Amino acid sequence: MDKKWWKESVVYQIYPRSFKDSNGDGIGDLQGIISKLDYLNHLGVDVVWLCPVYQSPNDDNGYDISNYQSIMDDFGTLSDWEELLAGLHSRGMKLIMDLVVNHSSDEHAWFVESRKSQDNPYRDYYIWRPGKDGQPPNDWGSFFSGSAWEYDEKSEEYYLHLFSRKQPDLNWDNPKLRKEIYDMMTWWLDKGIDGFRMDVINLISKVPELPSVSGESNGEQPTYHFGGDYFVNGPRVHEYMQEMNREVLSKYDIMTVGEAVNVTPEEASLYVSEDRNELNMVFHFELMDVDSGPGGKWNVQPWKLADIKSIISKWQVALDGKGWNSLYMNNHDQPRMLSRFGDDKLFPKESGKMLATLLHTLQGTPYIYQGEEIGMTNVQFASIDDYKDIEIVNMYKEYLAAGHSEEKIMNSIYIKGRDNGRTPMQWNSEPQAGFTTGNPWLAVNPNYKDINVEKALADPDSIFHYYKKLIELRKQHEIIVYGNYTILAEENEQVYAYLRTLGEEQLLVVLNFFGEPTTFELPSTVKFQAKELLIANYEVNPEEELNTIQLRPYEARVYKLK
Ligand code: TEU
Ligand code: CA
Repeated sequence: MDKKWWKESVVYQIYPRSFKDSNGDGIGDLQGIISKLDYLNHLGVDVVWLCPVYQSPNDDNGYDISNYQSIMDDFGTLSDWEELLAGLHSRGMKLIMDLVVNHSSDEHAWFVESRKSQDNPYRDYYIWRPGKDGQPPNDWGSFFSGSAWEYDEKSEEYYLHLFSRKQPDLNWDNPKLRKEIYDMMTWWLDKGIDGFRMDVINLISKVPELPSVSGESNGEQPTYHFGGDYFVNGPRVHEYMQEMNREVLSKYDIMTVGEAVNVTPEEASLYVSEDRNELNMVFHFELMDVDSGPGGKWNVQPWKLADIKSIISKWQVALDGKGWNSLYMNNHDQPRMLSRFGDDKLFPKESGKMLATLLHTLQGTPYIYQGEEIGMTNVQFASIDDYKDIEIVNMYKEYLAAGHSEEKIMNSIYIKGRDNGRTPMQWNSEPQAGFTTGNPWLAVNPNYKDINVEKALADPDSIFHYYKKLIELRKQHEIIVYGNYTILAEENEQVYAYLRTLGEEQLLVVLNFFGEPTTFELPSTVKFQAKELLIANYEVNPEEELNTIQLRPYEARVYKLK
């Protein structure tokens, strides 16, 4: 397999609104990030993925962009951004920017023009259709509740918005629009950035007829359906990705990762197979859906280790030698992984380190989401008014109107809501966790006195120092990056164990996924003469025999075998 810098890298994701406020207005900003570059460098990460910092009315915290080539006033100026890029590069780190081009803001100049009249030259930059009998053109629902269509009184048609009504979908079938996007990407790349994370990039091509999911509407009460069959990996998406690669990406030494909703490994390999010249990696959602029941993410169900194992194994095997995996268990759209897959009450340190061990010893590029490295957790605010996320706010109204109890709704927000991952970064035990001297835009998690960067740095046994060590190991042992993957004892209900193999070397990873101790019998198929303990989250005698391993709660060990 080809060696590439982005395969050997660890990425750190920054959600700028919540990272560090430099001027006391309660909103994180670019100067705040600049003030923490030494912290990131100390952690040892190679690449920063910066969530959107472009001009935006903030209906969806910057994922609704009104100008792709200027910086949001709340965050600073283009010269602050240039200082950030230079600060990263001078420390040997790289920067990838978020590219949000499935939709723009309704306040983008293109849309302002587009909605003026049906014959405006920008009309075809977006997806407009006449209604049907006073109803929207089809029955698709938006990801953020309600119809995916909004009626425009003035120009007398509906426009499509898969996300909020302030995020109209761009019409990728229009070559003029595509050219504008490629020019904009080139403008950023020429400023020296090192790649893009592409927001919902597998939704950009829609089946032109835009068919309804259910066929007929059913009377007064409109019901909306997920129209994914008509826009997930749509008919021309690979044509557009290859065009983008040819026109833009191939001209630079960069990394690309596309967010890809609802993809299987087979579909993903069409985006990431090295011989297809599209993207380097995708973020798939299969692992993020392991605790969702029928009806989607708010119908929370307990996850099963068997599902986690089979999903990870499937992706590890399917992309091996062809494409490349991205490795993540949380981001700005997901609850905190420590609360979701570990035990943030009884075993925060042990389980936080165990999950980190998993993410950093699989084949692929690991992504750390800000605060993960200090074990930040989910939050429970008492009132819906404390929540800011548009997805949460809209869902709350919709579910209440549909007769769900408030208690049940709040409970699902506590488990799955996106604001869990968006509370301000906890820097120290001063008021507002040292995030701001003012009022934070979203409340700080009340546990900041226990969980914060200052404490983590002072404790040699902290989750932070464990991440630092995992990142160092990746630089020292090629097998961690390039070795291929074989699951061990697949049927074991408590332990997740696997082998990575590269030439004569093997890496053995053994993870107790639960809070009860257990015994793990190493399968006799694993043969070796010598062993070296690389990392563990408990004291371990390095000479200990491996035939039968006694594992303590959430114990994780990594051995190199020869
Ligand atoms: O997210 C796309 C997406 O489909 C989901 O993860 C979404 O956030 C939600 O959880 C569905 O239940 C991307 C961005 O990461 C997200 O922040 C944006 O809100 C969204 O696209 C629109 O740009
Ligand atoms: Ca600020």
